[in-house]
Amino acid sequence: MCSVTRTGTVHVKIQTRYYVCMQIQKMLISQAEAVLKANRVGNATKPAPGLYPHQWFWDSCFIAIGLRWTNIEQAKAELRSLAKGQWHNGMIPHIIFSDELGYHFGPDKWQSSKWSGLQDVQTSCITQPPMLAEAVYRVGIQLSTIERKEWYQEMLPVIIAYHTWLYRERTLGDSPFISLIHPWECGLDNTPYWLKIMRQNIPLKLKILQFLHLEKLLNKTRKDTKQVPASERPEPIDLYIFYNIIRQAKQNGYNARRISNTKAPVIEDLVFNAIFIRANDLLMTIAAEIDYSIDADLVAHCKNTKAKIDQLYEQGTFWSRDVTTGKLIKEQTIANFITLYSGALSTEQAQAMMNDLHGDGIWRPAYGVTTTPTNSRWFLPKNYWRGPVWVNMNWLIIDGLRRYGYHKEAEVMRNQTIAMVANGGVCAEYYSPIDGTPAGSPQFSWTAALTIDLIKTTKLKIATNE
Ligand code: 2M8
Repeated sequence: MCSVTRTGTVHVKIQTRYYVCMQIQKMLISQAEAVLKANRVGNATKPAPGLYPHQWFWDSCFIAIGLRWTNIEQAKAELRSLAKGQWHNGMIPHIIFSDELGYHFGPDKWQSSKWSGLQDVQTSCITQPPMLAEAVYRVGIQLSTIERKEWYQEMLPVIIAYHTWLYRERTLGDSPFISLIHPWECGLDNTPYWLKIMRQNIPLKLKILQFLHLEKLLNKTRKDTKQVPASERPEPIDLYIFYNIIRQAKQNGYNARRISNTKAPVIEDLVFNAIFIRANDLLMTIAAEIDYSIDADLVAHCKNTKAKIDQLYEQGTFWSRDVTTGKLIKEQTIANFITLYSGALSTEQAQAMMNDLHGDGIWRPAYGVTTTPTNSRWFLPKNYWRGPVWVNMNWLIIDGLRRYGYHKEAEVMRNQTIAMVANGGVCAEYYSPIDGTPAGSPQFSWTAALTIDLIKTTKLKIATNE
């Protein structure tokens, strides 16, 4: 049963939980296209109206992965726009600011032109998960051989400069892994393993507010909760710690080596590194297709990171590492499962992941994977990265499952995800893992784009370069 309201929004009620019929799939694609069109600003797409009025790095990669099915030129433009924001040192920033006002942490807070080498583009001064190689590669698959080669010639130098920057600026000591200086860099902003480390060093002013049980007062000054209920956003103390870490990072020139000598959190983040390992493989695949010779040092680094992933393995699973103490941060979250996407796991490790996925409170019967298990002390069903199901996380896990040959499980999760979005009706930012209620911002671009991609990629041949 489908109905279209007077505002044009498609409301869909489906009979069976995990199967979405062709008619509804078609309507979902139209609904998703309308969301992407409405969120388009110039050559890029904002993640959502109101709450996120600029271009975000990994959002745009997911958006291009969806757009390649409906408007390949826009998919290319989306990624070219990211390349325009690339700093002269190779970093791709997590936000490229548009002229829209109202974001809760705008360009004036960062002052990027002091470091970026760009005078005409304002950006943030930190990065986000390196999804660019995947997006470039998938856009390439849709093109003719000649066009694909041209596309790869154009975009490969951007990817190489970015990965080279990550190795040069973000590997600390002898570690083969990338260090992050802010939870916004991993994209799962208030995920428990970051909160645990961040909350060990709460600034005095915030501690006083906490002591007086007045931290809710902070909600009065925040902008993000004008768009979305406070209960669905990071807790006030955490948001103000996020802001504070940026201020400290700025005082240290956003330099990870300097920051690692302060009390600020620095983490070898599992989600980021898993995505990076996959991105390195794709970089090589793209280079091989156009006979592009990659610098031997970069090749060696890429191989080393993948080969050493077991350094993050303990007690039968993978964890992020706290750079300050050198210890693994043993908080179970969806990060454990994103390692499937890396392609770096042994067959036994992938099987262990499959068993864990079926463990208590993780793979929800109708929706996919919780970002924080329902039995965790951190779990909140509608709060941002503390529990809700996110379509991009399901997408990464589905892709990983396919790569390890778990096609049946991947297909179940694909159908669940499409059904969850269809039932929710608004292309929501995230969904409660308890009952699938939409939460966060409606009209969310990567939900729209990846729903298109999930509907279209039933039989996509997954490339590997092993
Ligand atoms: C969220 O993060 C931004 C900061 O980067 C915010 O809360 O203001 C995260 O969900 C992040 O992963 C996402 O890229 C961004 C835009 O959708 O929003």
